[in-house]
Amino acid sequence: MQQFHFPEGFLWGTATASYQIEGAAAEDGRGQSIWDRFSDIPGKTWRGQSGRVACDHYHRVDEDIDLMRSMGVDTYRFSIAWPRIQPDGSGPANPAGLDFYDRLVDKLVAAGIKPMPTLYHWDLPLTLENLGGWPVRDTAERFGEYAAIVASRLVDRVETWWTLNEPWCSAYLGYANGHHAPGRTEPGAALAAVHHLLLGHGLATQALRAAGAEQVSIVLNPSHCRGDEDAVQVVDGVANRIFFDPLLKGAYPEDVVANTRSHTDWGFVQDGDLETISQPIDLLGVNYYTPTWLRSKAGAPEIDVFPGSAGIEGWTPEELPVTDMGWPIDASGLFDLLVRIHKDYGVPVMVTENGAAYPTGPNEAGEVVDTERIEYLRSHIGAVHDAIGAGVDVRGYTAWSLMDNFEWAFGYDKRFGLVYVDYATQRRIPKASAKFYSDVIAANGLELD
Ligand code: IFM
Repeated sequence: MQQFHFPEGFLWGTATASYQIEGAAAEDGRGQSIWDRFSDIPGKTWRGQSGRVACDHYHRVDEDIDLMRSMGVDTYRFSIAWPRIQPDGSGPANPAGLDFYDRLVDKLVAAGIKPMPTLYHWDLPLTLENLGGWPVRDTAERFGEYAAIVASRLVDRVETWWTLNEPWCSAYLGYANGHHAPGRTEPGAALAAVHHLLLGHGLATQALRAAGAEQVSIVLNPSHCRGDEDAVQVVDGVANRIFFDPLLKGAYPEDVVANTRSHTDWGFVQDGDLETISQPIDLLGVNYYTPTWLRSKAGAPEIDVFPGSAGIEGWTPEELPVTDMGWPIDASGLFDLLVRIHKDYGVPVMVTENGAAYPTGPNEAGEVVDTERIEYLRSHIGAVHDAIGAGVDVRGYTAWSLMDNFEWAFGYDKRFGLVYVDYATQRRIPKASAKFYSDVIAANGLELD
């Protein structure tokens, strides 16, 4: 048995997102989001499910904070629903929406839990999508204004802010393959969305800094690519470097611009945008679940979610175990990814999401013994420790997710929580993994064979 200890001050947390847990979709003046509409389109989500009720967190904040307090977490990464703050995505704030997050932040602080809000975790106000969505520049401008509103209310109690969560998903799942809201399948629009999401991040960063925010960052979900070198170069470009490079080097990679010319002339990039996008950030949020395996294959069509990837196919090694999402489990991918980011970009990081879906429910004794999730967490937390040992500046780890919730197109069929949610009664049951995680937090480390 080896004892692994993490550096003093390392932050342990859990993460959630507004549309996945809050419910109360029509309460207190909340406007509609793209996910409300998308979920209503037959066939888009599992059994037509939506986040309208979700975990009813909107009415159960106290109980959910108690769960975190009993786990001993240092921090909680939650997201703010833009349509609660500005029901149509612009104009004056809805006071009831701001009040909800104001109370949440107060309660977290009182519980000794550091609040880390994400400004955008995919619930774009529907009105803005009707005006063109992320493929149009105005959405970025509106996002900057929204950031200023939220910051002015919460900045006195919030130290660390995340602008966007996984813009890869917003752009490519939302506008390239349409698996997520708003469900469009226009690769050129997806690339414009990438740019306007990044511009929105830059404008929000300016607004947050102007309000006095201490730490500003963005959360990415890089696809750690393995396989044929040429295939990896192309997909790493359109999936990862297209975000890393403008944010951290102030330019889009030339090979990505060249590879995607059949979809767009990149005319949406205006003078000054890259300066706005590349303002310094304090750390980078990294979400990791599984690597991506690729190989070159003559004549293969583009992978629907990666514009510019013709001649490449994805595959999955058969020997690896998979989670309930069908995602292969490979903790070494997290180590490799963190080391790569450190070497290529030299920015401090926080693992802002990591976890696994398993269907485990209560046994006869009413306990949820999710041994597989514990093993997943153990190996990935070990990989984070190894990365720190290899010189990577990792500031914290937030497990996905505090509780089972609305897993987007998969509805409530996939359970990522440390806490089980019985959706019929809204009863919460901490799983064995919650106990495991709280032991890790208490020891600031873990034991590995
Ligand atoms: O549930 C999602 C989350 O909203 C964003 N990152 C990945 C998670 C699991 O799919």
